[in-house]
Amino acid sequence: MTTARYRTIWVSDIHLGTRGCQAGALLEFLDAHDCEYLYLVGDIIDFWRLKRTPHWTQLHSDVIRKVLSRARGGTIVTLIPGNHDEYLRRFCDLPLGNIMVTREAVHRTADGRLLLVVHGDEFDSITRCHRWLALTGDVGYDVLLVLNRWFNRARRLLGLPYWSLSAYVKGRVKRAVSFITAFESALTHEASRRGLQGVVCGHIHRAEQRDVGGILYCNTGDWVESCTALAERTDGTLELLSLAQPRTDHLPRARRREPAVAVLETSGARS
Ligand SMILES: [Mn+2]
Repeated sequence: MTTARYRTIWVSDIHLGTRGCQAGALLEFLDAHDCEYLYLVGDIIDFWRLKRTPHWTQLHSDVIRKVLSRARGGTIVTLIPGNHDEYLRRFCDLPLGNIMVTREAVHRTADGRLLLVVHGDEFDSITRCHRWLALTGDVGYDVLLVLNRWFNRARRLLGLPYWSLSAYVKGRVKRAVSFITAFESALTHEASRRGLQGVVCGHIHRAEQRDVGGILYCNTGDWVESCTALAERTDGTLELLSLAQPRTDHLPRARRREPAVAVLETSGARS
């Protein structure tokens, strides 16, 4: 397998410890992509779910092992805890081996742009004001993921490609309340207030790279449904990477196809 070299890779919302986590797909992605800087932008381990209905397979352990071995091999790893792994926030600003745990970071791209890197839940009016609502939504989302799995099994039998029902419903519901727009503008406003050129976040499980009021807004997506990551090339160009077809962990390794990595969007260096 050829390995693509990038300067930086950002991944978020892996949700290790849950049934929905696409740990196998992430391992294949990490094997195929090398980088100097690796940012884990929150919700890496889902402690909320681990307390109630833990689901932890060898692949979940392998993801942690892979990150640790990357750090040992010289990759500069930064872990920014999210709301599902807020437990790790108590370790912020402690250098743990080769891994820096921090509430937020500022990344300087190769072409000199400064990007605020945060998970994003602190800018989400739903999780900030109504934690109970976020937790309830979390259970509903579980049900949706099970439905999604059955739905796609049926589609596979009919020879139809994978289609994310849960991403569709989530997209519809959240769009309806202008949730995403409010989230994007809160984050870009914060980057602008600090004199930075952009922001990289996760949290809402929706990969995006676009200009919002003159500030670059990047969302890394997630490793539950979309299997996406943000990457910086050596010249500072940013692009969203996606596994063309998300796979599920219940399939034996041999049956899984090679990941077809597609570049979703590219943003050139801004002067
Ligand atoms: Mn989150």
